[in-house]
Amino acid sequence: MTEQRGLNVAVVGATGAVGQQMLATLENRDFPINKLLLLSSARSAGKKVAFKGEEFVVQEATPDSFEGIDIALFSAGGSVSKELAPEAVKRGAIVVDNTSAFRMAEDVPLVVPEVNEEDLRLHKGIIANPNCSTIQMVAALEPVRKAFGLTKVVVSTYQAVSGAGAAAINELLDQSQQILNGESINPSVLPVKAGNKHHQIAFNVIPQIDKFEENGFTYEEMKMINETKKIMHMPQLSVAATCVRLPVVTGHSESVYIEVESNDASAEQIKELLRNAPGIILEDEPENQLYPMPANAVGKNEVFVGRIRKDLDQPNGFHLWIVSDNLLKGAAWNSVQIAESLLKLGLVNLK
Ligand code: NAP
Ligand code: 12T
Repeated sequence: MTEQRGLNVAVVGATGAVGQQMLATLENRDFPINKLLLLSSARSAGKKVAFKGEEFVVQEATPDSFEGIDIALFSAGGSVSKELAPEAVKRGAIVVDNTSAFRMAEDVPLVVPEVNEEDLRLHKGIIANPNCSTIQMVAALEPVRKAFGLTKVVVSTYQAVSGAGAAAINELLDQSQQILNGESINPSVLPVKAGNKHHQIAFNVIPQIDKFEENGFTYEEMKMINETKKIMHMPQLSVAATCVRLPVVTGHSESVYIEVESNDASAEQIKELLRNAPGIILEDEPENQLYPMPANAVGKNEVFVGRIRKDLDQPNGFHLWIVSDNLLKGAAWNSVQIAESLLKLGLVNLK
């Protein structure tokens, strides 16, 4: 019997909220793997993790970990990527990086395969996975842009705590329990891990994700603004964002207002486009109270779109409601999809 041909794959941050979904996705997609290397900080080194019924021992990530690796999937934070991604590339690996460390660098493709897969051909070793909120929005807007042009996007997000990692999930669950028990709470993670002030997230809504910039927007909002223009190749596109954290464990939702170039587009036409678009599921039947919700999107790779309406005052204006699993299309699935695209385009070859 011949061995199945595959790639040597490293998952950096394998014990984290995203890393765990990376492993689940590699397993579900039956991604062709020769050797799998699970990396974390020294804290989790030695921990055992199951993959396809086999036990793997997590190792501390160091520059030499990447010797012989073909593809390295990074989701261990920006500082880890800044330090180790160039080391992995130096050793011949292609890096798919989930952090914001390299997303806006000119020689780094920022890719959502349904939108700009061809940009992968320009890579010089590092490929960036966009921000979770950006990915699901551009995946849904691209078919509309292709058909009708796009001039303006105004988005408000309703983001789940799992975007901020395992510690934030625990904070929401523990805090909810404490409040229900009538106990006092001690917020210590949200809205930002490194911030000097933390707020209650259980039974609350926090209009801050990541730090503030001088201009009054948060980094999360600026990521959505800048990344959308880069992925869609539209530096001139007008984009504004307000990013908000909700007490939801997984699944980001977005209320999106867009203006298209054409004055003749209809909501029906936009629904038809999205019904047939790759990676999109249209859930838009107001008469049956059918619309996307995070609880239904959890565990699914697709982006769900509904509540599509034409604006009442602006003939080229439309409203959409976009929901997806932030750990899958927003992170792990988009990264593995990029790896599948690299294989498809012949940019990496099975051994
Ligand atoms: P998490 O649950 O806190 O997990 C962090 C992971 O990184 C753990 O595996 C941790 O290992 C590892 N790690 C921490 N410091 C390390 C070090 N010095 N060297 C090697 N590994 C280290 O966080 P998460 O939610 O999975 O997110 C991880 C990162 O992915 C985030 O910081 C963010 O940059 C990125 N992310 C991107 C998106 C997106 O929008 N596409 C969404 C979510 C997250 P230990 O077990 O040893 O601590
Ligand atoms: N602060 O990868 O907190 O840019 O939800 C993703 C998610 C940054 C990122 C979050 C964040 C990123 C969050």
